[in-house]
Amino acid sequence: MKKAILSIAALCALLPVAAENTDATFKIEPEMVCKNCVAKIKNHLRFEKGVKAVHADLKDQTVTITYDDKKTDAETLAAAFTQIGYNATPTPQTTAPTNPNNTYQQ
Ligand SMILES: [Cu+2]
Repeated sequence: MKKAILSIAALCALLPVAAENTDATFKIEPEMVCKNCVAKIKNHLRFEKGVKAVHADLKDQTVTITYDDKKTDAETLAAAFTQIGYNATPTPQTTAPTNPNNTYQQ
């Protein structure tokens, strides 16, 4: 039993690598002030191509998107925010650049 739990944990640890998921964190303007703002963003972004997960943080005014970097990139995701009236700026928390010549990390 213990062995089975351990192998499941090992599988979970390996999955994100196999799926080539990348996280991008965006600073959002104007401010998200309530749950409706968050819902609006989540509902719009989660249907963007390649998006796996959307996490909005009201306190930090950031949205972190987990996506398949073979299907989309941080710039495309930032553009999707403008369709619902938000400006999204990638932050240094973005773990991977969209391409080697365009890095968000200083
Ligand atoms: Cu609101």
